[in-house]
Amino acid sequence: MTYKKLILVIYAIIGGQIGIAQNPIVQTCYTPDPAPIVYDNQVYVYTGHDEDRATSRFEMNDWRVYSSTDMVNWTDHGSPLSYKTFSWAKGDAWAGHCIYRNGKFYWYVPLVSKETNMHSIGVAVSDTPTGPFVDALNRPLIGKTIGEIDPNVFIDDDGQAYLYWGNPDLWYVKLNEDMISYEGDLVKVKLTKEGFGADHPSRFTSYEEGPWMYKHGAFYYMVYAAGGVPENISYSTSYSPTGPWTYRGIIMPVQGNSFTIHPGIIEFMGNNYFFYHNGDLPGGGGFTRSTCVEQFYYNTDGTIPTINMTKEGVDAVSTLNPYQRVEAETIAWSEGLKTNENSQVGVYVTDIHDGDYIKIRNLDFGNNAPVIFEAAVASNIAKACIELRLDRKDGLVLGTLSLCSTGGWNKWKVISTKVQQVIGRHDLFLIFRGDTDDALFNFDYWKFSHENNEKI
Ligand code: FUB
Repeated sequence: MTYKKLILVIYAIIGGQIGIAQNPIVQTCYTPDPAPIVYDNQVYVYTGHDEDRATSRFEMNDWRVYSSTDMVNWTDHGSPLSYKTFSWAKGDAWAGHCIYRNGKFYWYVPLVSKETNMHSIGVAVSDTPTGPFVDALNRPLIGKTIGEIDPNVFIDDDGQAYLYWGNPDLWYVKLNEDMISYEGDLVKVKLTKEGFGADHPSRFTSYEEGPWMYKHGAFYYMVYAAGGVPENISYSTSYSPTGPWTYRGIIMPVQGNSFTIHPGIIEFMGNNYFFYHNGDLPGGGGFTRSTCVEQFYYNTDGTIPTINMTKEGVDAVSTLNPYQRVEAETIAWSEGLKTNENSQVGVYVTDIHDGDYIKIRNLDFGNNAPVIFEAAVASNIAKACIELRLDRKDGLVLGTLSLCSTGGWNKWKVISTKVQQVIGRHDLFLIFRGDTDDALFNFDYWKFSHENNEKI
């Protein structure tokens, strides 16, 4: 074996083992109230969006979507739904839930109605998980009760869909097959101490808000924010989607620098994942919250163990192919960046300054090393570069892509550079450099290839 080959093999062995997962899963903006679903072998997380400037009240105008095939690299799909999508609403884009049925995606969201000045529940519909979404009714779906927030939908094995919501009460109604109308009465769940605990400073039971209903094994699980402010996440179980409920205790105790918390649970590739939000991102707090995820295992009796927040998050469940176009906004961890979207390229990474970086985890270069790295960028400044580093921020430099003005912030060009040989599994750090304090460039996508296709 040649010396060069030996170095490649050593990197392939140790490099793939290095890589710490990170919470919160999105660092480019604040993403409260996660609602995860599994669709087409991917996880989609529908989140709220706390404005960066919010300090003393919720400032929430739109919702966002992120997806992942591996649970560690999350692709930003931008904001396909805003309170402005609903002509009858005037704001408060609070916690929603999107669900797939019969070829369409239905996104249930709470909004303040212009007419009543109260929270009501609307429903938007799309043909794809990432939109565009339109108001399905041009009026609220539910607008008759007090505290109509945090809608959550569950479809039972027999096809019956239920919509749950509410703070301070827990309500449900049976949705029709069309998912945008309902039959029967709106039902207020009787909150008993046996069903929902009694650990709340000012309410009769622990229940507060944010219901998340699902089925696993023999049980129906109702998971919710509880215990007053600051909130924990508690749960109850039943043998039916409408109760009676048995209180099972606290899943996630109070922690994480936020007075609210919001649950979402899915099973993906045989693993169980618990989503929530906290205020742990820099600048984070009670009104600037971010989505996190932990893996968990059910106890043998079906109960859920205590789950604590971690900075490490979860492990990758698959590798990422660096030889396919990878959106620049597919990120495991980043510092200093924002994303934006336009009609020309969709979502892209922006607000890139000297020293900012993107980490992408668990790339599989295979046994045939790449020759070229290419990136689609747009810039107005004279000189900048992207350093490609393996496994660590100060890791081996695979290559350096130098770029200069492309003629404008929306004049996109694909540029490329030769790279050092690398094989096996690695994390990749894209480190942005420039000798100015100004923004350097916008970044749409990148990929490695085995061929030199003359773009250097
Ligand atoms: O995000 C606004 C509100 O805070 C949500 O509707 C609640 O669930 C809590 O997270």
